[in-house]
Amino acid sequence: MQLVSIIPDFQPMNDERLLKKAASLTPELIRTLHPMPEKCFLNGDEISFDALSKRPLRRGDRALIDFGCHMVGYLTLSLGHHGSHQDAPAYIRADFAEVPGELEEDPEKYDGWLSRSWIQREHIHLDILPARVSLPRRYAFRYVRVTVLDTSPKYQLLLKEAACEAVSAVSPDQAALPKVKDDELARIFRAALNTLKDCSQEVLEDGPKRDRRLWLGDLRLQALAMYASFRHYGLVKRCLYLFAGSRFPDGRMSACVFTDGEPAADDTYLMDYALQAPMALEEYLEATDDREALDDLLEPSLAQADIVLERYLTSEGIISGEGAAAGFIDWSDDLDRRASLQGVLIMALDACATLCCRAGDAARADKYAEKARELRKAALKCFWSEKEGCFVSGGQVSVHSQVYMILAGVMPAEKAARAVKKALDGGVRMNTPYMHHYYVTALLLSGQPAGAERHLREYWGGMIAAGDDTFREYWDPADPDGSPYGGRIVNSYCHAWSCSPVHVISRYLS
Ligand code: RAM
Repeated sequence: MQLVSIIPDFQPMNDERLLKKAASLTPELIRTLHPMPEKCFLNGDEISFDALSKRPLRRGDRALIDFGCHMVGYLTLSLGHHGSHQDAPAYIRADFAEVPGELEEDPEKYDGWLSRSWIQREHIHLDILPARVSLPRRYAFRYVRVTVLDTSPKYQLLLKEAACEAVSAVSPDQAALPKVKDDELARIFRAALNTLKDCSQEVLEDGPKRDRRLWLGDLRLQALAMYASFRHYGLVKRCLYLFAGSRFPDGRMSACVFTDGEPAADDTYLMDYALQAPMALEEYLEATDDREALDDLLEPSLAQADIVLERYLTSEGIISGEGAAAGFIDWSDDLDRRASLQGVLIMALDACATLCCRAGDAARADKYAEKARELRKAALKCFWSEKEGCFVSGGQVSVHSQVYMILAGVMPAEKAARAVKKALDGGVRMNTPYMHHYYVTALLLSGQPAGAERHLREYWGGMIAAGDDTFREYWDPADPDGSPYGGRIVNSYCHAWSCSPVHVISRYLS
C-alpha cells in the first residue's frame, strides 16, 4: 500500500487565529550535551574512544561509535591529522543509524517509494586539518559510522572528538516511572518513554528520523502517553491547534501537517485519522479541563464526524467504498477496512457526544449518541457472521475488524474472546505498533486483561529483545527486517505511535 496523495493546486484553508495560538505554544527545546561515547569499533574490533582518538586512520577505515542510547540532535566532530603535511583534502562519510541493521543496508540499493533523502548519510571534504565540523542536519541516532574515503599517502586522519547535543521539548527527569510488577515491564516503559521524549520536538513528531512532522493518528497516542508521563500539555495543545488551524478547504482535517516554516496541511486525507480529532480533544480536556481549547476546537473537531456522516456513508449506515478507500487503519495491502472504519466512526461519534455535553449542548449530544446507536445496529447487521462467530468485512476475517468492533461497543462482550481468537487463527494480521495498541486496548476493554498484558510483553518486549532502546514504527516478529516502504533503511526506529505502553502500563498495568 503506497500512501501518496497529490491534489493539484491544493491550497489549505488556514485559520490565522488558531495558527497564532499554536505558534505561541512553541516549546523551548531542552539542549543536553551528551557525554563522549565509551564503546566504539574500528573495522569491526571493539576499541575505547580514547584509543580510537589516537589511531591514525587511512583510506577504507571504518570507525563505529555507539553513543549508548538513542538521541535526537546535532553532532560535532573534531578531526586532526597525523604524519606528513596534509597535501590533499580528507574525505569522509558519516552514516547515522538508530539501530545497527540500518548500517548493514546499502543506500544505493534502496529503491522504495519513500524518498532516499531520508537516509542519514553525509559526505564531507576537509580541506584543512585540524577542523571542527558540525554536521549539517538534526539526526536521530544511537550509532554513527565514520568511513575514511580518502586521505593521501602523506598523512592520516585523527578522529579526536565526537560531541552530540541532544534536543527535546521534555526532559527524562520530568517523568516518574510508575510502580510496575517487574523489570520486563519497567524496560518496556522506559523504551516507550524514550520514544516519546525523542519524538517531542517543536511538535509531536511521528519520527525524528522520518517524517519529522505531525500525523493525527500518531498524535492521539503520543498525547495519551504524554498525560501519563511528562505532562507537557502545551505541546499537545499546540498540535491540536495546528490540525484545526490548517485544513482542507472543505473543513476536513489533513492526516498530516507540515510544520517547518508556515504550517500547512498536507493534501492527504485519511478518514480514520481525521476522526481521531474529537477523541483526542476529549482526552485532552479530560486531562486539562482547558475551556479555551474546548471553545476553539469544538467545531473543527465535530466537523470531522459530520463530514464522514454526510459523505462516506451508504444509505444502510455503513462506510461506503469511497470511504473505505480513504482509510489507513494499518500498513496492510490485503486488509478490508470497512468494519474497522465503521468502528472508528462510532468511537468518534461517542466522543462528539461527550464534547457537546461538556459544552453544555445536551440536544446536540443526544443527536451524536443516537447516530452512534444507529451505526452500531447497522454494523452488527452488516458485519456480524453467526456462522464464523466473528465480524467479517468484505468477506474477510481480520483481527482489525474484531478490535474496532470491540472498541466501538458493537461486539457483544461474551463473544469477544472467541471472535478475536478466530481472527488470530488465519485472519489478516496486524503489522504496526499502532494497530497492536488498539488490539491491546480492545482486550483490556473486553475483559481480557491477562491476554492484553501478555501481548504487550511479547510484542513490545520483542523489540527490546531485538536490541532497541526506542520503539520502531513497524514490527512483525516473524519478519524483523520488514518495511512498508520497500527497504528497512528508511524505516523509523523511534516512532510516535509506538510509545503507547507509557499510557497502557500507567493506566492499566501498575
Ligand atoms: C507514515 C508515518 C506516520 C503514519 C502514516 C500513516 O508516513 O509512519 O507515522 O501516521 O504513515
